[in-house]
Amino acid sequence: MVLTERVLSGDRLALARLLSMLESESPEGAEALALLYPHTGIAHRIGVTGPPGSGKSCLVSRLAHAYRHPQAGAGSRVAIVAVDPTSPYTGGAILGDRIRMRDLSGDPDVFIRSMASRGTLGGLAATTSSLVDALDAAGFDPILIETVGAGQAELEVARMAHSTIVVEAPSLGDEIQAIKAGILEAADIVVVNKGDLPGADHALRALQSAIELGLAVSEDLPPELQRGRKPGAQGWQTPVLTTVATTGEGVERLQGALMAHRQHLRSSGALVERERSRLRTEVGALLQVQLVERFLIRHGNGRYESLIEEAVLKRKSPRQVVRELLAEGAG
Ligand SMILES: Nc1nc2c(ncn2[C@@H]2O[C@H](COP(=O)(O)OP(=O)(O)O)[C@@H](O)[C@H]2O)c(=O)[nH]1
Ligand SMILES: [Mg+2]
Repeated sequence: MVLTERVLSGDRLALARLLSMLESESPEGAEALALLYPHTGIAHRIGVTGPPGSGKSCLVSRLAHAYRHPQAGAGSRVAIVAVDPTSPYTGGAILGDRIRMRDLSGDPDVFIRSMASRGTLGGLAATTSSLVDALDAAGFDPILIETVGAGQAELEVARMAHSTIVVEAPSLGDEIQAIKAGILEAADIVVVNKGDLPGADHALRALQSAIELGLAVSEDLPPELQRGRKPGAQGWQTPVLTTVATTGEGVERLQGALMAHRQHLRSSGALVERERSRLRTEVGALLQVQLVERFLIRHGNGRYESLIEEAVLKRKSPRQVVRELLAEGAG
């Protein structure tokens, strides 16, 4: 049986192989994904972001467990993708004090994958996207994507999800990391984890006001300034929930909020809008990479670098450089 058929039939080994191929950006991987692509579009893609140490990995494990073992009905097949390289998921086993989550590993209907390396060619978001597409085609739903909420790349990954959870933990000072990092606009659901620690109430209130303020502000902003805002954010009241990931407290409510958000995206038509915007970004990023690569193959690195040098010496502006590159690339 060929690889794609094996993936579709639920073969975990084949899936793992495909994910490695996609991660290393091999042409065979891209070819396989093209065949699988029509089978995607089922899974609920859930992004989980926030500062390191806020409890994302714990919370993701809890959520996965909740989806696997619902109070009523059959459990879902759950996939976890950890884009955060420090996250303690290693091929299904979870390290350290997360022993209680061991029942996730060894469950054939849970697939856990850590991204071994940051994508090179297509960028982090595009590589993650390919992995998630493969998991989607393989029948996992939901797919939980954990990232660090530190930079632009993570915002891009968040934008890739249908529903984004921003996780915050109470801090000693007044500072709320998620607000400082400017990732709050990307949130569909905000979670104050470590609700058992002092300062949780303060964090909850601070985040609630930030959300209200953020909403009031971004309605008036031009789209390009609404950095993290995603299509369909209107008409959804971003809930701020408290959880204790170590005990599982509040996780059911979080799951409820996720399902409500999925429903909102479906009924408002925002799901299609988000998909379109995500694909536009992804295609644009891939195209950019390919164009640069094509130029380098055709004209060599020397010409490229010498034009950059012209810009360094202020003889040409970056825009002029691009114009020349494009003119030469077309020849
Ligand atoms: N007190 C308390 N500690 C927690 C809670 N959730 C996670 N932790 C601890 O916080 C640390 C970081 O958790 P982790 O999930 O790795 O955070 P991540 O870096 O955001 O993925 C671990 O030692 C957890 O045991 C919580 O709700 N309460
Ligand atoms: Mg983590």
